[in-house]
Amino acid sequence: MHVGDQPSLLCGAFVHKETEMIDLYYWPTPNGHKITMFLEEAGLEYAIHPVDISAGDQFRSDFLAISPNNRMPAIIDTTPADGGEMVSVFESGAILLYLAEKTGRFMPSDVRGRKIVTEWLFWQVGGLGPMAGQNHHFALYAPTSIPYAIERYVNETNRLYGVLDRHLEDRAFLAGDRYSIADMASYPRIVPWKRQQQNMDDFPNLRRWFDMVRQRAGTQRAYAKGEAYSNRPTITEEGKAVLFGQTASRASVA
Ligand SMILES: N[C@@H](CCC(=O)N[C@@H](CS)C(=O)NCC(=O)O)C(=O)O
Repeated sequence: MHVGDQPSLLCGAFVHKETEMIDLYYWPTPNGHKITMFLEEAGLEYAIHPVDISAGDQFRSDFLAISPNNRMPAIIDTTPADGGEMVSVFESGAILLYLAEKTGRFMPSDVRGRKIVTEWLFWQVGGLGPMAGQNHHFALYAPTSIPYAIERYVNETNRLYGVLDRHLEDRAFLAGDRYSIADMASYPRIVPWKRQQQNMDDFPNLRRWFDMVRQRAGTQRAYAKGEAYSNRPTITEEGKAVLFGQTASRASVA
């Protein structure tokens, strides 16, 4: 793919807009769903700009300008709270924090409430997300089956499910009584629990929380949004060639 041959992914996002609007660079994966879950819950106006990661859109220079790690999601806020120039944000955890601060929603304002939300948000982006990601990689996508790697990540996923289950024993949501960005961060990684070789019967508190988050209207709308962009159940061989084996010198499109 040649970047210059393509219409810009940024689709006019750098033009100042009168109405409040978030431009979302998105593909319907767990990290993408986190952000549509927030946007749907908060009722913010947003426009989706698809970043087809199996086709290599994440390597396009206009996307890299806002997301230098060649990963989606990313956002552009064309009407930031300080009234200044538009703001771009990459990394799902940073985006959730940014949007929570912008709207004053899904993040408590007291010291202790903020502390617990940030603990579980960082726990997800540094633990559950990467470990469950490796679980999927070795169990579903690796060209050869490596039993040690599969066992390591299935076990680590299981340990993390146990941490969530214990934490949820005496609280409705991760930060207590109120739904927060910590819940939005973790939920999409639990959705494929069967593929992660986990048994929800072993985690009754996690199941209760999972069902509660799944039934929220915002969650339903967020996942419905994703359906328009991809109905591919698995990553194709072409997609694997784009996604796997990236190095510093080979993180680009052919
Ligand atoms: N730490 C990042 C991870 C984002 C991430 O891994 N995104 C994946 C899709 S879920 C991606 O863009 N992959 C493209 C690639 O591997 O080249 C975040 O939380 O935003």
